[in-house]
Amino acid sequence: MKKIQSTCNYCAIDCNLDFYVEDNRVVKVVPTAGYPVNDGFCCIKGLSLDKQQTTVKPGSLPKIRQADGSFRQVSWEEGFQHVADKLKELQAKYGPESVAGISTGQLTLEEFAIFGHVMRNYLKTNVDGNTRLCMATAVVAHKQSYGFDAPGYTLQDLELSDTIIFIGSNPVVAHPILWGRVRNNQVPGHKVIVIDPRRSETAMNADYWYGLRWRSDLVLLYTVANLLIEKDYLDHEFIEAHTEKFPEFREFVKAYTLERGVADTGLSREQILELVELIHSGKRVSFWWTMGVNQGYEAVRTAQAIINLALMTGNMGKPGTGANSITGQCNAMGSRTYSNTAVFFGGGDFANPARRQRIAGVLGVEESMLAEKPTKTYNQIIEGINAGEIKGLWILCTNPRHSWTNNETFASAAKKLELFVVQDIYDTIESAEDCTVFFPVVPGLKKEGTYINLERRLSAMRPVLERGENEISDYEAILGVGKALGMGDALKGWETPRDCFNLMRECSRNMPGDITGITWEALENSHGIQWPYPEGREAELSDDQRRLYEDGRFFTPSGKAQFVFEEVRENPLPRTEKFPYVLNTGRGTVGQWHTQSRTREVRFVEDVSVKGAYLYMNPELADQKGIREMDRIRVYSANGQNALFTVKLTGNVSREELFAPIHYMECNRLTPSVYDPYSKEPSYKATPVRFEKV
Ligand SMILES: Nc1nc2c(c(=O)[nH]1)N[C@H]1C(S)=C(S)[C@@H](COP(=O)(O)OP(=O)(O)OC[C@H]3O[C@@H](n4cnc5c(=O)[nH]c(N)nc54)[C@H](O)[C@@H]3O)O[C@H]1N2
Ligand SMILES: Nc1nc2c(c(=O)[nH]1)N[C@H]1C(S)=C(S)[C@@H](COP(=O)(O)OP(=O)(O)OC[C@H]3O[C@@H](n4cnc5c(=O)[nH]c(N)nc54)[C@H](O)[C@@H]3O)O[C@H]1N2
Ligand code: SF4
Ligand SMILES: [Mo]
Repeated sequence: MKKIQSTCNYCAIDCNLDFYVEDNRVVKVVPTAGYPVNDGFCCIKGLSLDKQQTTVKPGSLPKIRQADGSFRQVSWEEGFQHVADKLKELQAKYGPESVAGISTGQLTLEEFAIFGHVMRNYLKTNVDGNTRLCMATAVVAHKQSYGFDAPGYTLQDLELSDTIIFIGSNPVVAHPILWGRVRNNQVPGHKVIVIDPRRSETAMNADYWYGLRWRSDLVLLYTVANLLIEKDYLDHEFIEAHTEKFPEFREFVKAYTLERGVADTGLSREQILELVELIHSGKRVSFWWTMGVNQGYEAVRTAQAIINLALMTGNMGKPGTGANSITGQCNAMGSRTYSNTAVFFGGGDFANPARRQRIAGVLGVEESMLAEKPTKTYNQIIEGINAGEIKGLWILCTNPRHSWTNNETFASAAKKLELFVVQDIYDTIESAEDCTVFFPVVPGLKKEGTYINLERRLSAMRPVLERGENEISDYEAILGVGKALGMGDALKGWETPRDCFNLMRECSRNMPGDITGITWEALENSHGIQWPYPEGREAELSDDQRRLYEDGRFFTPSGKAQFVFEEVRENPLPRTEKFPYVLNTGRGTVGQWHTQSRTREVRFVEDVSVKGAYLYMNPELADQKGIREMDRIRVYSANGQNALFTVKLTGNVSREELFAPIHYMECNRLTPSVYDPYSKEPSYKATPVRFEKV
């Protein structure tokens, strides 16, 4: 029996697991003991990674749609050539930006990188990722406040903090191993606080729950800031030495009085004052936020309002502190740093000549080959297809027909495309329905590469199972198309994921996320390694748990963190008499993953999961409307669509709220085309709706 240590490729915790293999079959999955992230534990999804062995039917080959609508199976070489020719044909006919790509936070770092190199650099097209639906807000917030997209914490901070505040975050369901770290906290008298309009599973397990009104976080956070200032609960030394624009911020928040906070959030005076005292009395206060913050119409400013609280109270860079954004997908952090959207691997500005020269030098290409401007965003790509400007699309490792906001707009887009390549491990996903080409690739168990988790830790994915005939990885599929495009020398040094990793290392040199000290071999059977890890400093950085900003220096030109703030916005899609309820959306159960393509295959998850779309309703509201548990209702959204749901009753949602798990396609049939102005992340969590019993 062989033992292979690899990384779970569901959520951003990146647990490591030991796979025991016999005759090319996994016989046992054991969470890796001693691994600093998950030390011998993991959740049901990781434990059942081996249950996905039917994903790629042995010998699966690409399929190309024929004129009569049927598919023809072709060899991989023919598939690559078809896609390459079609991409070039569309570009010649309609212009370079008439083709686009949508990537993901669930591939390896090397796969993003090569996709970016082929699509953004060589073809000069637009490529965005599903990370736009997820982490884009945190990225913009970090860049503006810290000067680089660098979450500073390490997971151990959850164990060292005496005041842990979750904002729009439900780790009991979404990040169980992270919640496990909270449970490991031994600090006497430590407190867990949850800010969430819904009494989530995490709220139920917390010491304090603040059930504020939806989308009123920004007012709450500014009110709390104002009260902290009024009471002089500040770390003046930290503010003076390490931040900028505090005097302006102090003036700005004066308008956010306690009265206004009470009126806008629906919380009581006592609750808001209690929260202020909790923050003040903590010696090590940590703030943690996830999609309840990131997915809103003023999300970037909300994330920055959390950062402001940490800065003004000096809760930054010290053990157990921080304004900490929790990442969603297994390699969302990798997709950000080694971005296929920006293609300035390791970060940096398109317009910076020195950075251009450096990247071109490492990649061995002319500077003119590098992408010249930021990519069009996800919403612009879908709008571009619907407007007839974009004719070709290549998506990989994401299922937008289901997950995209207002998802009927994706359905209509898919039908307009002349080339629609879907690259996935299942040809049964909703997005593949209208594809013109399907590339079947192998799942994580059969490939190799690098992942970066939410605390900046790189870890290795290594092949657990051997591949059969015709089975290829995402990396090889992208490389195949690149070669068929005639990229020639522009692909020198990109031959294997390992070669690519070495290019990425070199690109990262002297950047904030420098990984030049990490080798492909060193990641194998390791504890993972957090960035930064520059060559030459390995000995001094060998600690298993490292945080950023301990020296109070940030990545801005002045080295100081910025207070960033702005007046709250008017809700672009408020509740009305016609649509008097709010549809909140999010993760339903620990076992279900997003669009369910993968977790549907896991018997013991599927057996206990609700089969069709459902939502939660408050029993009092149900009573008033004559609705009982398991009744069916039709929900009408302000976006013009409607869908059927089964009702489950719970007092954990308020009388004005419905909560729908995202694992059913009906959910995003109802969400709107509303975005944060800076991050362009969809406002997924507060759609005005009405409903009737059917
Ligand atoms: N089992 C499982 N785990 C997952 C995933 C999965 O699909 N299944 N997906 C992974 C991914 S990619 C991600 S991004 C993470 C997401 O992880 P989370 O963000 O923790 O999960 P969500 O359920 O999307 O949303 C969190 C909370 O935001 C709250 N919320 C809604 N509106 C507001 C508001 O206005 N203010 C505040 N303060 N809160 C609000 C919701 O009620 C919800 O409880 O989970 C990851 N983990
Ligand atoms: N209403 C609402 N909508 C949301 C959210 C919300 O909170 N509310 N959350 C948003 C967030 S945070 C996210 S991250 C998105 C997620 O949305 P998606 O990315 O669309 O969801 P997944 O189901 O994870 O899709 C991943 C796809 O990759 C495939 N796959 C798995 N492994 C591999 C592989 O190795 N290679 C390839 N090529 N394919 C593979 C799977 O079969 C699946 O089809 O959903 C967003 N949508
Ligand atoms: S899904 Fe997340 S918490 Fe569960 S095993 Fe995988 S990495 Fe760990
Ligand atoms: Mo996500």
